Amino acid sequence: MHGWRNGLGVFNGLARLHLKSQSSELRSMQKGDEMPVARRESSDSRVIAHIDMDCFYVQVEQRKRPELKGQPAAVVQYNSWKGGGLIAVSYEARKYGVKRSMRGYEAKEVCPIIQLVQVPVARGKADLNAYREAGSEVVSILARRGRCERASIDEVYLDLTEAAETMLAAAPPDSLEIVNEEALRSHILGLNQEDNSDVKENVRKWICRSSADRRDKLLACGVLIVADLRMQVLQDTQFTCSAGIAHNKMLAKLASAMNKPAQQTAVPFSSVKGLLASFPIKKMKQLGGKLGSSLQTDLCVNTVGDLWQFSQEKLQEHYGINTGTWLWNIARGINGDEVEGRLLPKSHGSGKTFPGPSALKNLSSVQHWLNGLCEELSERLQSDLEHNRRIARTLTLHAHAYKTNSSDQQVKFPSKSCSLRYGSPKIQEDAMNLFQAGLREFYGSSNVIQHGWRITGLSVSASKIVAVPSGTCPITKYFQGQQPTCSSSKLLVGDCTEVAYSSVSFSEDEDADKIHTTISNEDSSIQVPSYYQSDGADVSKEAATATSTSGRESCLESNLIGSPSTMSNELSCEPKPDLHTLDRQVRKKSSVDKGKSSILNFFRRVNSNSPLQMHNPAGGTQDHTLSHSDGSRLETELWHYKVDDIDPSVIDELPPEFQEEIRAWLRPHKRPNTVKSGSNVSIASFFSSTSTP
Ligand code: TTP
Repeated sequence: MHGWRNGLGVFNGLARLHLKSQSSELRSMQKGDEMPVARRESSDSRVIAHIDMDCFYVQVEQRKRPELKGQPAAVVQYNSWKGGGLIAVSYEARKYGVKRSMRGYEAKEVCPIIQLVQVPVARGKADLNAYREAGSEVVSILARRGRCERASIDEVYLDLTEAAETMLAAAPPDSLEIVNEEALRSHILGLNQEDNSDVKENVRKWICRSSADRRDKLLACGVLIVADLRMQVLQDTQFTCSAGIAHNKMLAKLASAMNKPAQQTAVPFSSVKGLLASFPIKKMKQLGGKLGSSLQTDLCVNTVGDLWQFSQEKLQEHYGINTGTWLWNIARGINGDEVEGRLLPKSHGSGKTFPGPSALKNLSSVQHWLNGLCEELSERLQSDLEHNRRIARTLTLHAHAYKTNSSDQQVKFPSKSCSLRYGSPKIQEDAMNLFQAGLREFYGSSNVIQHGWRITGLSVSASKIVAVPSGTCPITKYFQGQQPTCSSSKLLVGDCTEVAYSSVSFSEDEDADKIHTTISNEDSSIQVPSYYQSDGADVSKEAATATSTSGRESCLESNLIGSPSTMSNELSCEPKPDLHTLDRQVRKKSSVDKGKSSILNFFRRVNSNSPLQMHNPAGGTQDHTLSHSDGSRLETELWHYKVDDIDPSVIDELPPEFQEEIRAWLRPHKRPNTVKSGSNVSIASFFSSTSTP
């Protein structure tokens, strides 16, 4: 199917923008923008799944307090103003019209019986560790069947190609006598599931078609595998999830949001055009910013279908060869992004907002909060080092404050970074220095005092995380070095793969503290608020969510590339990865029930009062703990943010005023009303009866 059809053949993920012609559209976006580029499809019959947990934080709280199961419930921020901002809403509450954008009081108005659970709090801010750990449990189960990329705190991509090929060779779907109940509940795009026909029987026939081409047969295997995995997740963790199964990441992600909660949707190649035709162009990943706007205004393209009419040459003429090719591919559902074998986060961070009157107005209050944020960051770094033998090399401070300059333009607080020194006191000291450097630049050194200032958001993040090579000094020595002595300057030298743990200097080395001025690029088409301006790293698109505080995810990053079977602990002297321990724990809990079970059956047994209902979310939160992206170059003068550099998990954890802006361009929104009428049945009916959905 997809294949590489442009004949140019030389592009890959690292390709930079090559200009065929300098169209005005291109010129206007070029300055500092990172434009999407086409990547070669490795195969036209990959099987990729995107797994997305349902109302995740609510499910985590429901597991803690089973009396909340099946009830309208929401998780609210610790800030109790007007009942706190909702950050996760159960599907039962969504039936009443409760939305994530509401505050607790509003939610109570539309749903008086709603149960509001406060997010755990530590150091005066939200503590997301419980959610990270819960996410890790899920990942450890999913990673059993294929290469696994943790895309956010509750999302995972899986490359199931190998597993599907193995299944097709050993037990092809057309030879199955019994098809997994949960698989029969799948939505197969393009299959008639809207009339009164026996939907499950249609799905069964589709899965078992002996006349299907190899691509569809592999997809059918993917459907079976994902159904099985989702059952395992439910049995072992009590969490439901939804999934999309397709031939690439982009389509899988679109599909997973189509039928929620606790359902899965497959996209046969023949249905791709239909799926994309009416999809709003601005909601496509990487098209939420200037590029999407240019398509709308310059080419009158509002849906992906509209893009179809343009030839590849025409698009290249407007946007350059790479981006033009990328656009042409996207319109046809072609996307070569690989699932990256990564279970660990690419960065760690901690942040907090100070809305309205709580804005910080003096250095001592900034120092107070920075100390807390740095302490948390330091703990997570230590945990990452201890459990995963990884070190971070760059510390970045982001603050949020606006002023208007003489030309009436809003000026944002510049993000600043320096090399990271381990140990809470050092991080605190460096972060404060970074803040002051940012403040001086923000106001101009002479005017800081006379202007006064208001900081409404602060965060610190640690990025450029690298694995400590094997055969270097013991971890304990590193911890000794965490007293404010461990200079990170040595770590900054050279390519990350060359950083030897033994080269870490444990003496005070003030060179490490040089502050690199890093000003956000205001012209970026991507429009990332400076709050997020981090390193100009060359990183993959979906960085894993921060999890390692718990120490539960502990395989070395370098060991995570490839399928779980390759995740052996190559470093024999290392602590045994906790992931495996966790996996064992999870397996122990697991009951048999494979094959014929469905999630419906599970709920009948375990949780008969769980009448979930399908709906779609809205967004908004306050408190945040960041997970940023890692990269290769350190001392960049200007930071250009690429869409692919953003760790999606960061968004969930950042101030609400930024979230919508970023989501708009970072990831496709979930589609409202995409549930087909044939599937327009709540999960309640799955749980309460055996009737065909
Ligand atoms: P989502 O996957 O966006 O939403 P969800 O899992 O709550 O619900 P759905 O079933 O519609 O997917 O987010 C995952 C978790 O991240 C969510 O449970 C809470 C947290 N989060 C925030 O804290 N703030 C936010 O703005 C968003 C969108 C999510």
